Formats: sequence, structure tokens, C-alpha cells
Amino acid sequence: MVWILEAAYESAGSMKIGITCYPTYGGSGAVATELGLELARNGHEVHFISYAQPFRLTQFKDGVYFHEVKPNQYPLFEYPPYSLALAVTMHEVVRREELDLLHVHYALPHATAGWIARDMLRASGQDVKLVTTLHGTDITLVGQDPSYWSIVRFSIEKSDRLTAVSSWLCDRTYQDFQCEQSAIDVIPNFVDPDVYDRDRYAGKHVLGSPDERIVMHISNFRRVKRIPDVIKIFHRVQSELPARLVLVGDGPERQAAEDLAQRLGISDRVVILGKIESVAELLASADLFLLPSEQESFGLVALEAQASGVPVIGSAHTGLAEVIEDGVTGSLHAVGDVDAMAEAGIALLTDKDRWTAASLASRAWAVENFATSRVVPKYEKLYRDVLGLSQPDDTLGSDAS
Ligand code: GMT
Repeated sequence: MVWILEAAYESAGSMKIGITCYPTYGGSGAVATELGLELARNGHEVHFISYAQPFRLTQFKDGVYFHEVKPNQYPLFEYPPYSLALAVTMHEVVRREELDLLHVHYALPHATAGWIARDMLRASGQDVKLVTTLHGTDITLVGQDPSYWSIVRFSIEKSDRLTAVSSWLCDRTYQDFQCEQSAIDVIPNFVDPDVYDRDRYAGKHVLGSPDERIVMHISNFRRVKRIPDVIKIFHRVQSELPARLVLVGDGPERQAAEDLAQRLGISDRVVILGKIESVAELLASADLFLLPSEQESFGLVALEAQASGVPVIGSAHTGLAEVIEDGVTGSLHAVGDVDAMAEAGIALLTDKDRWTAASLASRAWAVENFATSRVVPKYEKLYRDVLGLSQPDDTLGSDAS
């Protein structure tokens, strides 16, 4: 589907940007979509290119277009070559819409398809710049698989600019791919404080009864999230106070979560809501958020929780250390240390003053450091830089690097 806007798009300083991301439930698709929507609000023209409409792109927005990639199913193909079909659609859209740059989210295979599209364009005398944002497992897990490592390295090196969502991920990219560290800009993920706002939904007890503390976890239920640890932490918490665990999302570990809750005898305390696209109202009902992941390059949902005034307990030595102010907006513990995580949770939930201080600090920290209006201009600055355009006088100084 293509959304066509009749009016000619002409405004000073505006850019035409193609965005490719995974459209499915997940942080990288959420960030890419929120970025595109904010860029459009800032007067740029944005073209999403993917195999399905991104899950957070739910309605028509002025200046926003969606181009569906349709890989042909031919009986010879056991695996239809999506990356090639994506490259062809990128090439077509850049030519037809005269895009200035392609911004791809998650290196595999998006940076590779972007590189092919850019080279095809160059062969016909047209140019487009390629910006790749590294999100996490494209570098740390999937990117390390021998069947992908060399193409991920090659593709990120061929990008005109690279960004990583945390310094932790930047360092990992350098270590795991021996890329030039200085070549990567760290631009953190961001949150809209007007949407993720506890006060906005105040008084709405959408979950549980008022005397119960709501402990929440939201993810795509992959192994890296350590869902059994979430259940074990909650098991200890609910033995000390009336509490309910609300799990949002779906994925391969969901059944194991249900089984473990059953074995521990806490099934009646655990609610599994499945996939929910807008989680702001749910987060506003939560008292504590758990993210005990094996690794986490950023943890967008931890940021959304904090903006909603929800302290977060997470894993130390991951990108969460840049997102959670340890001991202030929540706490960080060694991966797998469910006892320490449970104790920290109980300490917060049983001390009203302590919880209130952590909740207010969480909100303030998220708004001051990660508000959309602070972070998105860093991408705009980077785009202008790579395109050799002058910067408006009032953009952020040099802190996009
Ligand atoms: O890398 C992934 O696991 C997928 C990706 C996603 O699409 O959800 O998650 C990563 O990107 C998010 C957005 O930048 C980050 O908030 C997540 O921390 C990161 N996941 C991991 O590092 C496990």
C-alpha cells in the first residue's frame, strides 16, 4: 500500500527520508516508527519500507508513506530472497520519491539491502546516503552467528554513518566486529513524556485491586529476556506482600513462563495479557518493572516504564546501566541474581516513601535525558551532516556525536 499525498512537499530544510525496520512487536521497530512520526511532525517527508506496516504505524499521518516489500514466491525458492526484494523496493522508492537518505534499523539484512540499493543507484548516476542504527542482537547474538558475521561486518562498514543506541552497544560493536569505534555515533532511544505519563491515566486501576502491587514485564518473550527469572523474582515478592504479576507480550518462552508459574503455585497471581500495542496505560498502573535480561543494549521498555513513574529492576553490565540510575530510579544486579532482584523489589514496594521517591526520580530522569524532543534533533543533525547540509542555528551543539 502507498499513501499518496497530493500536495507538493516543499519546506525549507526538510529532508526526504526512507526508514526500514522490522514491523513486528519489538523495540527497534517501535523506535524506528516513533522516529519517523516525529520527523514528519518536524516537517520532513518519511517513507517506511518494510514487508508489513510497522506495528506502531496505525493510522494515516501527514507526510508519512508506507511502501510494502513483496518478495515473489516461486516454487524453486525454499527461502524467498526478502533482502533482494527489499533492495529493489528501496531502489525504486529512492528513485521515484527522490529520497535523500535511507535510515535502516537493525543491521541484518537491512544494512545489506541498503548497500545494494545505494550501489544500484550509483550505477545510474544517482546517490542516496545510508545510515544504519544498530539495536542489539543484530550485533551481539544474530550478528555473531558464523552464517552472518562477515556480511554484517561488511554492511555496517559500507554504511555512510552508523549509530548505536547505547555506549555499551557501541563498545560491543567495536569488540565483536573490530569496527572503528569513533565511526559510531551513540544516540539513545527516546520516549514521549506526554504519552508515557502516570498522571494522564491517574485513578484508572486497569489491573488488579488497589491493595495489590502490580509487578510488570513486557517483552517479546525470547530466551535473552530470562522470563523464568521474572517468575522467580515475583514468586519471592508475592510471598512478602499482596502482588500481581502482569506479563505483556508473546514469544517462544511464554509456555515455559506459564508452566513455571504453575509449578510454583502462583498461577492465580500471574496474568498473561499477550501482545498489546499501546502499553502506556498499562505501565501507568504498574508499581515495579522487571527486566532481568541476559543482555540488553538499551531496554526501551525500561525507559517507557520510568517515564511512567515505574522504578525498574534490571541486569547490571548491560546497556540498562545507561538507562536506569542505579539506586535512584531502580536498581541493577548481576544477571541471574534473582534473590538480590527480589529483595530490591520488596524493599521498594514495602516502603511507601522510598517507592514515591524512586517513582518521581524515574519520571524526572526519563524526561530530562530521553524526551523525544531532546533526542530526535540528534538524528536530524546527523542526517544534515551526512548530506553536507548546513545546520539550523538553533540545533543542539555538538552532542550528536
Ligand atoms: O536486538 C533485539 O533483540 C531486537 C530489538 C528489538 O527489535 O526489540 O531489541 C533491541 O533494540 C531495542 C531498541 O533499540 C533495545 O531497546 C533492546 O534493548 C534491544 N534488545 C537487546 O539488546 C536484547
